[in-house]
Amino acid sequence: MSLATAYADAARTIRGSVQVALACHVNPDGDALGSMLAMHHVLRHHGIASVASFSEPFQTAPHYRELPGLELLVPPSQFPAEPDVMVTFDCGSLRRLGDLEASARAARSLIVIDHHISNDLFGSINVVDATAAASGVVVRELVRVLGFALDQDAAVCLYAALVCDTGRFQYESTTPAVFDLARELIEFDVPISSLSRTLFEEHRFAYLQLLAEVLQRAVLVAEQRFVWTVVTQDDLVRHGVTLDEVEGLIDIVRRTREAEVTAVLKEDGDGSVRVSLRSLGDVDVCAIAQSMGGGGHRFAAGFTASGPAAAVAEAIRAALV
Ligand SMILES: [Mn+2]
Repeated sequence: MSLATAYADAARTIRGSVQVALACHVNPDGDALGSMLAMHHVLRHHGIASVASFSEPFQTAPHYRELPGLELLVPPSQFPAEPDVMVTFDCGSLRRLGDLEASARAARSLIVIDHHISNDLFGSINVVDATAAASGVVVRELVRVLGFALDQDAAVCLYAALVCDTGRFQYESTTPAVFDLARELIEFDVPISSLSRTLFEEHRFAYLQLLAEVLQRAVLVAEQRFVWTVVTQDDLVRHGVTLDEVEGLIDIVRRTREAEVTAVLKEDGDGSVRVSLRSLGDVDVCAIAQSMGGGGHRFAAGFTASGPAAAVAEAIRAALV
């Protein structure tokens, strides 16, 4: 099926439905939340009932608090068990829906909106454009095919999706089309500056104090161009910081000039260790993550291991040889 056909089929299905159920991946990022909420706003403003949710833990990181419509989300327990039409956002596989996987399996029509090249096309209609910089780009096009107009709330959500997945217009994915869309969106009075501060820059003072300790204990293995550090449960408890808040910490550690590969290990409450990996491109960290039961992209990947953290770091280092 061509992409144009997929857009047309998705639009026809949505227009003809009584209620559309929207879902994004577990632990949603800015693109997942932004693309889903944008569609939620557009459908509501055009008289199509919709419900939007994501899996437990049903909680969004504090830096997404300026996205309009977070209060409209319903917990997964209130999501339809057998939706007539369900749409997924930024989700590469059924498994990534977490608690909402069963609803997706039971849906009469399942529309998949995504931009991951690894998407396994689990929908009955797959609107998957691997050339799109964000799922938000795909949503913008679908809204156009629907013949619906954007509104300010949707524009802010799509702008957030775009800046999050392009790293504020700095990643390779930043094409002329990205700037074209950004230009269209900011016509809706997007609060560019305050959004940028809350999404990327602002942290509670407690986080900065935790960061100081985590950076202090970072280990550079110079001969393997590998830098790693760990966020312990003790750190989180002493500083009153949640795991959600340390999500972006790796972006600071990966600034290390001497390192090709960066790992941040985070101790979860249940004794397991959540590992985030980044590379500059010479090393395929996805392959390392996959060998340890995880996945991701060549440059950014992750997995969950059973601790202790030092042993997990040593296993990563050994995999770099
Ligand atoms: Mn995305």
